[in-house]
Amino acid sequence: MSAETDCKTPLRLHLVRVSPCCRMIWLYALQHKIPCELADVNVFNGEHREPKFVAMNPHEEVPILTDGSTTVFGGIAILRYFAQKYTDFAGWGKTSEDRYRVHSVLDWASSKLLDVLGYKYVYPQLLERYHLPNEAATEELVDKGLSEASELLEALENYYLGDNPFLCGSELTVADSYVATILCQAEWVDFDFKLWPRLWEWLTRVKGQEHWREVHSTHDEFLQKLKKDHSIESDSS
Ligand SMILES: N[C@@H](CCC(=O)N[C@@H](CS)C(=O)NCC(=O)O)C(=O)O
Repeated sequence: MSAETDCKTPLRLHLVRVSPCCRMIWLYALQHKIPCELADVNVFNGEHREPKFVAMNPHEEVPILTDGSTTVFGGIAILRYFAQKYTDFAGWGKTSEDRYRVHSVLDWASSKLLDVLGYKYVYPQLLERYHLPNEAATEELVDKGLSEASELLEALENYYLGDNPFLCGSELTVADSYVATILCQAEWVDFDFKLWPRLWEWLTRVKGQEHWREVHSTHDEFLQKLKKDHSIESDSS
């Protein structure tokens, strides 16, 4: 059964499919049958800076959701909106204690984990727009990113996954999906998660959930392209 929407205009999710903040809410919409049209935004050519997007989000970022006359921007804000309006917080933990922990992990993931793993470690290695003014500074940023990311992975391995199969207890929640989809960004730089065995097994479990592959197909295509480019480079050197 689909979640019922109270408006004739369908929900519209403006997104970038290679972005974890966008994938996480698209995954949730699919899993909970929230009828939502997808509208791809090309942030790489600056489409998100056009007036119609700035009118919806002055911070010039996606994801943005429109639901009738309501506009919500930001991954966690949209996830909470879906949960409050359409799913009665399904997938957010069974007890209130679980739910508080889910909120904490989501906030940590969107601020700290994405910043360290994405913006300090992975993106400066691959995308020119995240380079610092000179190569040495960029390398220093990436080294710092790696060392900080390793500490965060240690916390996931030992604190969260020490006694539990999932980050917030015995059941899979939206916190697992968000953290896992952020960690997937490190696949682009061939990061070895097997150094953290509980984390590696947990990641495999989380990736086994319904609709995961569909939501990650553009990510996987980009990964294949990077691998192909890398093997061409290695062959020619
Ligand atoms: N805190 C925001 C971050 C969203 C975000 O980083 N969006 C990226 C998508 S890749 C973006 O729109 N970037 C535009 C830019 O960097 O100019 C959230 O959680 O939604």
